[in-house]
Amino acid sequence: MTVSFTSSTSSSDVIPVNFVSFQSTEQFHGAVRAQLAQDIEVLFAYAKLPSPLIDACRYVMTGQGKLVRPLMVASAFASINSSNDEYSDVSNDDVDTLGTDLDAILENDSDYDMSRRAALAVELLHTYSLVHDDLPCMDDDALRRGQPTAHIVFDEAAALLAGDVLQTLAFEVLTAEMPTFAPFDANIASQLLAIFAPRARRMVSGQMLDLNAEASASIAQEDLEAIHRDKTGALIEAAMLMGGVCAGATATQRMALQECAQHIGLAFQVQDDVLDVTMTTDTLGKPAGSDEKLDKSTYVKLMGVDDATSYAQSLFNDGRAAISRELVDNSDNIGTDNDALLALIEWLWSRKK
Ligand code: GRG
Repeated sequence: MTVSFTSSTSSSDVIPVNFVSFQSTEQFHGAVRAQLAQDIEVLFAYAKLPSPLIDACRYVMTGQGKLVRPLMVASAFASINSSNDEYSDVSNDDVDTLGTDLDAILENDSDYDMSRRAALAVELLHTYSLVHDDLPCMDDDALRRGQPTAHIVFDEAAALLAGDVLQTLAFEVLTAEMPTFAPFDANIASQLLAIFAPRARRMVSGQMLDLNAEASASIAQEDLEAIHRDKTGALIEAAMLMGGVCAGATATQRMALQECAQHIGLAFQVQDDVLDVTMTTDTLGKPAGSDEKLDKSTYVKLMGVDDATSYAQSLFNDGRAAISRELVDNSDNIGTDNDALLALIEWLWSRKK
């Protein structure tokens, strides 16, 4: 796999991923995770939150999350960038020979830095949803990402406020001037907000529909799907689209990303339902079997483990097809180098937690 992208040269604090070609999915994901870990600290230094709010925020943002959504942003960015960006194949050795084209490369850094903001935004919003979902008034869970939940370690007030402020920061980060980030690009930022805000709202609507469904004896597949399109799928859609927009995706490329995200968003939820009954608490890092305990409407309840597993697989295949299909748009073709996205789908399909 070859995935190339650039980072801001404005500060030594930024992970030096300039024009590196990653040799494996793990290496690429490792670089994205390392960048995100740094950016979380930059954001916390900027936000100057009082204790124990900052401690609760740091606790939940630095746990053992898989970082699926930031990886989606980065993978969509890398795929679209590699097919649209004439500099994407330039290696470190070539940089000196580019001379007057340096401005174009630096302009690119700003695109990459917008994708760093988008990656932060989706993880902040996702983590807020988990913190609130675990509260006693919702699922009342004591374990998340292999460690005690925020309201257990801190208290309910701190956990509630941590969720609140993570949500606020998810939006603020798209336009805040922060060290190590190139000044935000207002045009891209407004497009990101237009993608992000309605999908953040849909996530909460989906949670309400899900809670409503808990009380009902049975649920039709189309109703279950409508819940998860909002609760789980909307943020996944936002992540893929935001990564694409930062890399200058064309309208056709955005449509392909959206279609892919819709398939893999649903696949991810179906798979989550399967893992809940097939994996141990130790592996999951959260209580196994909790769906049944809470009498949740799940794909396993609806169709059984085997059919749910096959369904997840077929949805992942549909996601692959959406970005692999020949898509002609003024001779742009999303299939030019969709390796990062295909590798992401492969990685998601093989997940055990
Ligand atoms: C606004 C309170 C509130 C909730 C919104 C997203 C959500 C609704 C609640 C979170 C709980 C949940 C089971 C959501 C389904 C989506 C899902 C599979 C979440 C787990 O995501 P992973 O596996 O988690 O990416 P990690 O811990 O790896 O980040």
